Amino acid sequence: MMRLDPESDVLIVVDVQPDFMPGGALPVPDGDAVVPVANRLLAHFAQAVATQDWHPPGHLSFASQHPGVPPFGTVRLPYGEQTVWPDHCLIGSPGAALHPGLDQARLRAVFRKGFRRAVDSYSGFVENDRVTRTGLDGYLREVGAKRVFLCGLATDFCVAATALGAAERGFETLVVSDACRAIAAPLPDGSSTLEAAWTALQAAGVRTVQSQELHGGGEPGSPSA
Ligand code: VGL
Ligand code: ZN
Repeated sequence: MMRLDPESDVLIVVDVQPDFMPGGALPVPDGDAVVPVANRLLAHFAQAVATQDWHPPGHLSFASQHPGVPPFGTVRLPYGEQTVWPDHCLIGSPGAALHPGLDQARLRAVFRKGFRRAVDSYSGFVENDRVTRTGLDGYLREVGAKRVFLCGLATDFCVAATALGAAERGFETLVVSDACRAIAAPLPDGSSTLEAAWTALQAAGVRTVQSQELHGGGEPGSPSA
C-alpha cells in the first residue's frame, strides 16, 4: 500500500476523451476501460488535473494535411519528425470533450495542448516544438506537488511524454499502469511504440504502480483517511 499525501501528491488524468476510445476518431484499444479506474483514483487524490488534446481543423498532425502519407506514417515538420494521425480531438467537438463518464467535479484544472495548427503536443508540459509551454509545470510547483501520478491515454504517447516531462522537471513520477491503455503501433525494428515508451520511462526513473496499491485522500490540510 502506498499512502497518498494530500498536500504534495497530484494525479494527472491524460487525454481521457471519446476520440481515443472505441468508436472514436483515433481509438486506443480498450481505451474506455480507463474511465472507471480513473474515477476510483480521483476519489483517492485530493489534488487532480487533466490534460486535453485540442486541435484546430487542418492541424498538421493530421494525415489529411499530407497527401500521400497514411495515418500512422511520419512527416518532417520544422521541429522534427511527426507521426500523423486520423483527424481527431477537434476543438469544441464531442470527441474532444473530457469523457462524460469521468468524474470531472474532482478536477481542479484542465491543460489543453495541440491547439496551434503547426505544432502537435504529446506532453502535457511542453509541445512537440519543445518551446511552447502549457503552464502545467508552474501550476504543479504552485500547489506544492512533489509526486505526480499519471493515468489515461495513450500509454505510449501522451502518458509517456507527460511522465517523462514530469521526471525531467524533478517530480517523483509514477504511472498507474492499470489506469492506462496503449496504441502499441509497430516500429520498423519489430518492437512497438509501447515497448519503446517503457524503455524510455524506465531510463528516466519513472516507476509504475497499480491503482489498488494507492489509498489515502481527503482535502489538503485534513488528516488523510
Ligand atoms: C495522442 C496521438 C495524437 C495521445 C494524442 O493522447 O496519446 N496520441 N494525439
Ligand atoms: Zn492529438
